[in-house]
Amino acid sequence: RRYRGLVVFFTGFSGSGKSTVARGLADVLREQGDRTITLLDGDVVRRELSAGLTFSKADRDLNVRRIGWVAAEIARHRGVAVCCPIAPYAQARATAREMALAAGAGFLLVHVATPIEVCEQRDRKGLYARARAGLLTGMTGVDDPYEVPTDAELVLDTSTGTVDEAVEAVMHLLTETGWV
Ligand code: GGZ
Repeated sequence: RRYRGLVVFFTGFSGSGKSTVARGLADVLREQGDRTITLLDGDVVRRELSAGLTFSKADRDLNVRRIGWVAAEIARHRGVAVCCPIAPYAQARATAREMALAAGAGFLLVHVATPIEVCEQRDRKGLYARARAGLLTGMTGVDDPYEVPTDAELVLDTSTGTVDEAVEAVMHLLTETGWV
């Protein structure tokens, strides 16, 4: 069987758990062993691919477009790309979807819809505290927009279950839709 390429695109707030779920998904897919899995992790992308970009709308859109393009190229060559930027703008997410489809690949949008209150409570990097204190402006969910997807293939919430359960839900979607 010759697989088509696939992009699994996670979107959600900082601290929503999207990187953790994406990493878990990549691990499970790798264990299956028959496809190459590329994780485009947010931190690494910001350091290696989008170094120098800010968190303005224009730079976020550019960042998401770059991720979408790389993911589509991976998928064009029948790989699986797993990406997990915040991607707060619907138009940029739609562009990522279009690029994947134009490459003959599949595209699944997974909204990690963990409530902002929970993300803020976790505050792993102290960014929410800094934003609330007025030391950081343009923090998504605090004083910067997040356009809730209306086209997600799956909606998850990591505050009501474990990471493993969230990974399970994505795997269920992939099985159900015939991707694995
Ligand atoms: C949102 C910010 C901001 C602002 C720095 N707003 O929890 P993190 O730290 O590791 O994930 C967040 C990451 C977001 O980068 P992305 O490339 O995913 O964003 S986008 O898709 O919008 O381009 C957070 C950190 O960077 N961070 N400042 N103002 N998140």
